[in-house]
Amino acid sequence: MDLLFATGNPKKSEELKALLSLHDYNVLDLNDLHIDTEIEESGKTLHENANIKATFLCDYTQKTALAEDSGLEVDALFGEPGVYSARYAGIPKNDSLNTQKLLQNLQNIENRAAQFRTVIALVSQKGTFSFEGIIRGKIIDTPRGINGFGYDPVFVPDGYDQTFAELSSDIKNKISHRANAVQKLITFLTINKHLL
Ligand code: ITT
Repeated sequence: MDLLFATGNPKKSEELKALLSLHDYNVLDLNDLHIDTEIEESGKTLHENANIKATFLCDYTQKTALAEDSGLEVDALFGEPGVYSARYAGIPKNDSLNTQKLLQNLQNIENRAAQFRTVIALVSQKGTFSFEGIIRGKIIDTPRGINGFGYDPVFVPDGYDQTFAELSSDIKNKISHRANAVQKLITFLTINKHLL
C-alpha cells in the first residue's frame, strides 16, 4: 500500500522506505510525486512542522499524507538545535556546517548527553494523528563515519561505541528515533487501515 510522505530529504526518505517496506508499505516522497515546492517550516515545534508538511501534501493530493520532522536535542544546550536542526548554521541547509557549529557550541562542555527526536504526522480527512520516537546518546568531539546524514557522525547512541555514521544502516534502522516512531505508526495503521 502506498504512503505519501512529504519529505524532500533523500537520506531521510531512504530510511523511511527501508523501515516501511518491511511492512509492505511503499513510501512515495516529494521527488517520487514530482512535487518541487519548498514547504515553509514555520512551526516552533517538531509537531507543528510535521503537521504543516503533512497538511500541505494532503491538501495537494486530496489523499491521506504523512510527514516527519526531526531534530537533535542537546541537554547542555537546553534542547538546541531542536526544531532548527536542519538550519542550525543557516540557509542553505548544510550538514557539515551544522555539525561544526554544534561542536563549537559544545567546546569545553563536559555534559555531552543528547537525543534525536522524530515526530511523524498523519493527516487525513478524518483527522490528524502523531507518533513520536526518541533515542538517547552522546555527542563526541570529532566526527567519525560516512553512513547516514545530518549529525550522525557525532552521535553515539547509548549502549554502543560507534557513531550512527559508523554503524550499519541495518542497526540504525533497528534502534533510531525514526525507527521508534515508525513502529508506532505501523501499529496504528494495522488497526486503522481505513484511514489510508
Ligand atoms: P524534510 O523537511 O524535507 O523532511 P529536512 O532535512 O528539512 O527534510 P527536518 O526539517 O526534519 O528535515 O530536519 C531534520 C534535521 O535534523 C536534519 O536535516 C538533520 O540535521 C537532523 N536529523 C534528523 N534525523 C537525523 C538522523 O537520523 N541522523 C542525523 N541527523 C538527523
